[in-house]
Amino acid sequence: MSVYVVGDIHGHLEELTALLNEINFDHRIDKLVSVGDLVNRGPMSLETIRFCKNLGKSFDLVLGNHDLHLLALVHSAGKRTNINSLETLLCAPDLDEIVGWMTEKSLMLNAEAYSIVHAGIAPTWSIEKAFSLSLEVQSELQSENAGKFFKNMYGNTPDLWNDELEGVIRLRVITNYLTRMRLCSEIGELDFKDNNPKSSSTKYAPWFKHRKSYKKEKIIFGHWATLDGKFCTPNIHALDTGCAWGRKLRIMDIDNEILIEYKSNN
Ligand SMILES: [Mn+2]
Repeated sequence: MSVYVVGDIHGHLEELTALLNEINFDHRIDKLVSVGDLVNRGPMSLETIRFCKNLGKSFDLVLGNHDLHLLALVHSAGKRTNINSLETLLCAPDLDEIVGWMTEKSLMLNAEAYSIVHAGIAPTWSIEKAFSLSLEVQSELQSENAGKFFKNMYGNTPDLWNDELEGVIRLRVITNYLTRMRLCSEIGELDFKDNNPKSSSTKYAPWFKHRKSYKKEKIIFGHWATLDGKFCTPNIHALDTGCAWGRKLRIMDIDNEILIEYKSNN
């Protein structure tokens, strides 16, 4: 049995199935975990979700910002711009079933010694705290307040975590850290303007650079295509290698940290 974690698929089902063939993935014994952003941008969002959903218990997912955007659209929240690749999904006869399946998913999960999250973990949060905060959002998503959550999910402010935050604002900030963060300051102020991992800013740096004191933790994340899987520390693994932008789809076998990548010839 092997456990594989795959980077941002973004509706690129052909690349996913080619990669799974290459590693001889067997859904009866192996497990596949996605770092999120299954949908949007690529050509086959609906088919990608159906494929992953059909893997049953051998598949798991942490929700990414694009997955949350899809759920928001279903709840009539969020802007309907640049969603061409989601139109087929939104009209699918099995949409309710898909939404039910997706709503059951987490924003953070553990697989063996690894913590898996879409974007990252705030510098001031331990793994345990991040996990506990992720459950606050998850339980809201699964409650009758989900519509209210999605209507208030969008926005870049406040840009800094504070334990005193409450209600929809608290949930927005947690969601921003776990599913949208790239650069932040040492104390966790989020910078949504820059996505350059080699930024010359004296204030902001990639979030994982601020976690050097957490020596024993192992984190796997996606979301940041311009990182291209580089610049991380030995215990922190970036899996988004830009499949959505015509580059590669990356999978990591977490038993031995071997990386396997697939690039379509298209
Ligand atoms: Mn993302």
